[in-house]
Amino acid sequence: MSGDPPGSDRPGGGTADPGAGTPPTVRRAFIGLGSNLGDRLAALRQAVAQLKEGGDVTAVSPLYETEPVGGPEDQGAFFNVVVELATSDSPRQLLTRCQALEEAAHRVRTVRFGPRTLDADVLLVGDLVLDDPDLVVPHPRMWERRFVLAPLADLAPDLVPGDRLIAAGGKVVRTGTM
Ligand code: GSY
Repeated sequence: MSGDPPGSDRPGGGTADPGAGTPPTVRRAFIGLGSNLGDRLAALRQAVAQLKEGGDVTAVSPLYETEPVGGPEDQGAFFNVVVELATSDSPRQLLTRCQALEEAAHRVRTVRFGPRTLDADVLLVGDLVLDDPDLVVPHPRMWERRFVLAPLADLAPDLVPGDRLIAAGGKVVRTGTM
């Protein structure tokens, strides 16, 4: 007599695991990347290449040169892109990936909102909503930022209402592809 519930006999006699065989939920997620220090394009390219190692990147937006939003007045223009993933990663796993990208770019945190070699933000993870002290999803400021909404709208026009794109702040210029 095994301790398993009735009907749980499995060929091979494996241990009971109610989750076994359940496919992971794959969500459409978006990560925002920005750089305004050093070789901005190289930093974004390295970050995209590193993300692709996860095997779940499905699209990369066009490249935008963008006016800084917030932070010191004299900081230089950013390059920004948004990366789309079809991923089973949780928001926290995506945050860990973003932190690894920033570490690889040798980002040093000095001035708040100041120049940075790489900023990587979790923007959206399907329709998940999270409000942890260190991670809020959807990203709490994304709807005010044209440097996020313009590349996001290129990838997912269904997710960015036109009036929100118009209302968002900061000049952006599409400068090509990655
Ligand atoms: O939150 C991302 C970092 N960041 C940016 C950025 O990536 N682009 C622009 N244009 N302005 C920004 N201000 C901050 S903070």
